[in-house]
Amino acid sequence: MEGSEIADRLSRLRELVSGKRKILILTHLNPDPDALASAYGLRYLFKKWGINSVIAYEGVIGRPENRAMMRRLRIPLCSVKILEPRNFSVIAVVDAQPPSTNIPLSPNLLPTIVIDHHPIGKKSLLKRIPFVDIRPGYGSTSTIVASYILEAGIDLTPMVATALFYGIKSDTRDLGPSATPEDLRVANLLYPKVSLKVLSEIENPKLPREYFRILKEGIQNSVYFPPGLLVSDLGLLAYVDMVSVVADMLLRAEGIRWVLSMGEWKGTVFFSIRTVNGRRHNADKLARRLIRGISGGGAGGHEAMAGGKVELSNPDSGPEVRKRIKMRFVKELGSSWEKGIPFIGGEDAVRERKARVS
Ligand SMILES: [Mn+2]
Repeated sequence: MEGSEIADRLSRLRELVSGKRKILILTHLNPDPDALASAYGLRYLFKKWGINSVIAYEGVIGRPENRAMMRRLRIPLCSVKILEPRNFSVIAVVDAQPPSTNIPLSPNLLPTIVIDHHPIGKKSLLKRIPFVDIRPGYGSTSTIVASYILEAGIDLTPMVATALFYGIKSDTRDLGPSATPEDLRVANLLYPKVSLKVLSEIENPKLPREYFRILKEGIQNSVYFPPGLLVSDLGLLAYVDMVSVVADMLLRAEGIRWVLSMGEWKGTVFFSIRTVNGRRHNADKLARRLIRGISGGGAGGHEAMAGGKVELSNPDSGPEVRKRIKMRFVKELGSSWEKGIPFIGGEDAVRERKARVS
């Protein structure tokens, strides 16, 4: 994007918030590092313009890295439940866009500002929002927010630079193939200001024992479907972020191109999709197909990583809904349910079966 275009957007943004006393910045549910960093960066930008704002979220911040990020960077967050969004004169949504069940906002309340990098959904709805900056090609929302701060010529503190850098890094799998030239350019500009010590503490936090228990289960439960698919159902979860932790971990297995992991948490089924093959089949589109026609479902994401959830109307229907999603995943990617073998020890199982037959 041209510098002049960013300057133009920046002055429109400033106009919208100038003189406003009650500004709410909302992340999506269960915010990830990109959502947290872009909210934090936006708050910093507003503050430098002399405007105060509040960051709010709903759900949990369970992943130890994300908790370390909150703690080390002192990101001021409050629960949206103790606020009345209606009372704010400006609502900004980062890393998500309406309409989405992933935004903790009543559907009849439209935000004033939307900054996001997910595929553009409903254009007619977005037209009614005064400031929309959605760049679906970008690897992260942090890239967009950082580009505002850089364009405005505002000095970055190490904490804000570290947050935004980590936001970009975590949404592009360590500045890997899903990072665009713009993500890399902005990350490079942030880098000299990043506190590498703090970044390392965020990326390598101490992990609770429960983490290893769930990880063990996630690996043990995973089922392999040729060619190159893994499905891991964690069942009932103690904390929801493990779904994505397990998905990220399993994608690193040799020969694996697609991973689906899932679990149930507080009456909702959550799932994560990861792929190294996002250009041919798209993880975002696949996630949407998996929940099609299932009531209470919502999904979205990017080429290489996506996720979704199904709010269960009947709490006992969890296993059935999970099975439906798993079977669809396997079928959509050209395999069949009957071909599933345990990922760990599966070769032994096949060998034994063969031995018994012969
Ligand atoms: Mn993001």
